[in-house]
Amino acid sequence: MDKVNAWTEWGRLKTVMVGKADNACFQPNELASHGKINNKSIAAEIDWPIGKKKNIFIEKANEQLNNFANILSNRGITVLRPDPIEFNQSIKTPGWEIAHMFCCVCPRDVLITIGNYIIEASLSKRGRFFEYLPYRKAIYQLWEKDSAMKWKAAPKPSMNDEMYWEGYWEKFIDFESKSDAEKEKILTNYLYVLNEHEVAFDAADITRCGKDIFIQHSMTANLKGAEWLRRELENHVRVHVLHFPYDKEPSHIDCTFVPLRPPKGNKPGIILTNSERPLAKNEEKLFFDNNWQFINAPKPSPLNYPMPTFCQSSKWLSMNLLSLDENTVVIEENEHDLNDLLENLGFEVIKIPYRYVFEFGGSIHCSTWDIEREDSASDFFPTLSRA
Ligand code: ABU
Repeated sequence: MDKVNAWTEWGRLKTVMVGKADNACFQPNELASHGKINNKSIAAEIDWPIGKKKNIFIEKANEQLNNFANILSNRGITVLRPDPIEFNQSIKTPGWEIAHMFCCVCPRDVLITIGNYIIEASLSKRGRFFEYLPYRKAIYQLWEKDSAMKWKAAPKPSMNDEMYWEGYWEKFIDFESKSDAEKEKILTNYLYVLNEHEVAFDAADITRCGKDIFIQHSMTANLKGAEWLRRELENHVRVHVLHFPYDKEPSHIDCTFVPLRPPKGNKPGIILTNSERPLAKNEEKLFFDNNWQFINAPKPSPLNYPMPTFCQSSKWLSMNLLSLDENTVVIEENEHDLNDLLENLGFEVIKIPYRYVFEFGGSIHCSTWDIEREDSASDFFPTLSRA
């Protein structure tokens, strides 16, 4: 590792954190999170589980995480790992108490590198209040090694009841019986369980394209969070908010809108998009004016869907890939159609088994945090500079 530096999703990867499943618990039910059991045959008979996950599942997830970490190391990439805490303990603040925490499989949600800045996000789920702790030792080591590194932690939200709109959970009742106009109105009111009382965002709601970063307004990132980033990062990057109105539970942009490579000469840049979650029409122009092309990811593989019983992510984990450089990507081994699409686009595709990781919060991109890439603050949206 030479320095903290990552401006894009595709610069050549040099240093990365890969999560660990040790001590993982089920994500606790709380105002911002209502666990859903995917297996219909048992869903009516059991409640959402509490406490630690079974060791056998922790071990299987760790096998897949370790295998991924080894593949990256063997390619000369420095791999850091977190220091798991005991997640199976209750935590209490002046405003609330919860029976246990979650896990440290997904550093992507907690941390983002933007240029030479490491930013700790302000997550909004109570079970994740202390999830920055497993990464602090690594962050201190990076900070001590690289005197140019800047370190910012977003304001820690209270996570008190006022931060959440409980009506969200009823928002889509009878949705299908409504007229198209009513549906459109509900989808574009962008009211989520996380409201605007306090700054909050998961780092995984952000994607980077050099001088410009994009944050989706979601269940886990509010407009105050985007505004905090805009003010803190002024003179560093331009911050843009994106909306994906047809995603009823938007959370984390990396299963929806995934930049793969930048425009070069006449050749357009490529963003992998999600056919069920198109970008709001009025937000497309910036991309098209700057020679970016949207290519829809293929349908998720039937080998991975239905999702594992306790997985809380959508089937679109299929497109949750990690770029090692602008010609090399890592995808889940069952996603054959995605493999073919990417190979046709000229990518080298590395396939790894990862299904056991899904129930721990995500897939390949989620379980990583890229700390160093070979890239710079290039301007891939020159129409903005001209304006
Ligand atoms: N952690 C990524 C989840 C995104 C999705 O469920 O689509």
